[in-house]
Amino acid sequence: MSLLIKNGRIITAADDFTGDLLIEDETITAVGRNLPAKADTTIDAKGLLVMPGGIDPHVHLDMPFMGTFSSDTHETGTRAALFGGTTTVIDFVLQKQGHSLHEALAEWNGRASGTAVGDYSFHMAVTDYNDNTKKEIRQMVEEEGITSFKTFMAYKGALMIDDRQMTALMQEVKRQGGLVTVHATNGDMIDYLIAQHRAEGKLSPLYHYLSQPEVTEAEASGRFADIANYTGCPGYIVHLTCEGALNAVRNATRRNQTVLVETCIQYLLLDASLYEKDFDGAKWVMSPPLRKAKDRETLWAGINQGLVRVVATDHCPFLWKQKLMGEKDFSKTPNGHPAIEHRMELLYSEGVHKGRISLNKYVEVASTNAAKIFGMWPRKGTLAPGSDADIVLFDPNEKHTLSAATHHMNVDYSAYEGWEVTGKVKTVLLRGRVAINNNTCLVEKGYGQFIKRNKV
Ligand code: DUC
Ligand code: ZN
Ligand code: ZN
Ligand code: ZN
Repeated sequence: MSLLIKNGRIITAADDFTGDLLIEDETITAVGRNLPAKADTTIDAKGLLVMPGGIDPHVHLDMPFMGTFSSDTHETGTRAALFGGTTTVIDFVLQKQGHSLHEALAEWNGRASGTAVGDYSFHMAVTDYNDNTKKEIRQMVEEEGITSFKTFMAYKGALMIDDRQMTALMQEVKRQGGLVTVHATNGDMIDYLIAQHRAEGKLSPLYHYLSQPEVTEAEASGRFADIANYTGCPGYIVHLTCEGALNAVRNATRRNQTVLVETCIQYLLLDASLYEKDFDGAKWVMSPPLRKAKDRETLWAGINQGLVRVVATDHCPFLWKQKLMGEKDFSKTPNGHPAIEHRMELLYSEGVHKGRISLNKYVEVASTNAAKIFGMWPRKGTLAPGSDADIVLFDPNEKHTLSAATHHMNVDYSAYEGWEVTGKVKTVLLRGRVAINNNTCLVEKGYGQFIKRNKV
């Protein structure tokens, strides 16, 4: 089967020209101006942007967390992602403390394989580093194609590792050619502040925010950068939200260290004033919490400075009845918010359309950099001969309104209800097949493939 996309404005992290793109089976075979090719099917992309499929390297699908499960499965979550132009996601496997990495992987494979609609990969969250885990790191990299290892500096007793384990893990991951990623907040400080607020009867969502002040993130980000620098292991900070944390990364550049940084769409667009709406604020109870308006500006600038390399979502949706678990106590509210479907359109609308970032930068932070950092490039993240035909056709002018009534995520509210966006995903190809067209999904449950990743 061959498919020709003609006369689109082809945008990658580096290119911007009007041209054509030829696809044979699952792969792009030619890109250029006025390709002489004939194909079984032709799509006229005049007036549309033609971009690599989005990559969201931070999602939590069907994840056991805080006594419940995030409400999108690998099926519903990857389908919603496709509707929004994201063709590949990286989900998190969580090791249970006292158990092995392989057991956790088997559990996640059981939920994801044969059910995902879009392509997916896994990060392995190491929550208990010991001699057995050490052996398994090598097996994950060499046999499973899992080359990134997530750590938590918070959530003590469930997910957190201490600095002793962090140092040992980083030494081993460096040896095996992988990357360590981190939820960088100071868990002990946060646990203390949560207990203090609860003891004072301060139980609304606002106190979730006030229990995780900026310093808790700035301190942990700097500590992580220091351990990464000492061990020489590549380090990546997930969901960085604030000026203090970005300054810790900027300080690391002064000794010529690279600390890779991801932010999430919500930290670019929303701020902590949403926590003043009583229990409605639970929609945005996530960790780290939303920050101040000045932090949003820091993050946009950080993208243009090249310090913030990836815009992800930390998609971790919960139904309203799950959020109600925290109605009387913010510390029992499941942490997370839904965004997997809206990242690409919101980032285009608020970033490119409003003149904050260029189109090339948009593709870079929404797709290309994640592919490069996590060992999927150039198979994913670009439009080049040999790459997977993961392609978004995007109308840069069409306006629409986001709402729970029309979204495809399995969650009964929208964190962006009523948001007007300029720019709409029209057609999405995943490995050469038209996956989305005219607001309809044309690929079935199980079409999504597990993507093994290379060493970094
Ligand atoms: N933060 C969230 O908001 N949800 C899932 C995990 C996390 O760290
Ligand atoms: Zn076990
Ligand atoms: Zn996190
Ligand atoms: Zn997360």
